[in-house]
Amino acid sequence: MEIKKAEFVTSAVKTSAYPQDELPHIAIVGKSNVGKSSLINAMTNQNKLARVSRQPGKTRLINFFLINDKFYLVDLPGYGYARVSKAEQESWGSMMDEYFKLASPLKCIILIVDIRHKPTAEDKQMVEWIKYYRIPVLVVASKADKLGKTRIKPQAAQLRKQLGFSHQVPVVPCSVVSKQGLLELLAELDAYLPE
Ligand SMILES: Nc1nc2c(ncn2[C@@H]2O[C@H](COP(=O)(O)OP(=O)(O)O)[C@@H](O)[C@H]2O)c(=O)[nH]1
Ligand SMILES: [Mg+2]
Repeated sequence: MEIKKAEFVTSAVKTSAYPQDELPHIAIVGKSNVGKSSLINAMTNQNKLARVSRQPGKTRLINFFLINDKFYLVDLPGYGYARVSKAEQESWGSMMDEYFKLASPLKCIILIVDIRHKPTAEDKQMVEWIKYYRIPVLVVASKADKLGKTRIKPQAAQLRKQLGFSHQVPVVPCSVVSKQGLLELLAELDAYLPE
């Protein structure tokens, strides 16, 4: 797939504020600061489409980006930010649950983990959630530029294992700095979208 057109459509918390058409969704989820917004910008080749934040934990809404007038790329709010209250964690949980229950438009979840780090308990919880809802998943190992070239492949395989995924689940090392993996990721996404 080549992304020719990408536009921000809306931010939402409740289902009633989601885009109301029948277009498919591909959602991006991961720890706060792992590189979700940066990846959206790099995939779409637009510097400022999604807001990249130096302050983790800032995104509290579900952001919908319409790609090629064909599907939504959905930026889900990050998890694992230490300084949020219990009440905020709970509202995050119910927002995510409401989103996952949509089921039918959601064709694939891109789970992003930092290639340098062991998955956290929250990453593993997210995996359980994805499995529970039987959502097709693809892993992006972000910030691959931070790792020596020879360590990238073995580390990606290690992450798949640590997350408890089978070999059917693609793990794509990516970097928005070196641009590695971006074309591969876009090619992988074709498999989840209708012709
Ligand atoms: N070196 C490097 N830094 C990255 C990469 N992707 C994101 N970052 C940095 O990580 C920080 C968090 O990125 P952001 O996209 O806001 O993460 P989000 O909270 O998951 O949306 C920012 O300082 C980015 O510049 C990458 O591929 N390589
Ligand atoms: Mg973000």
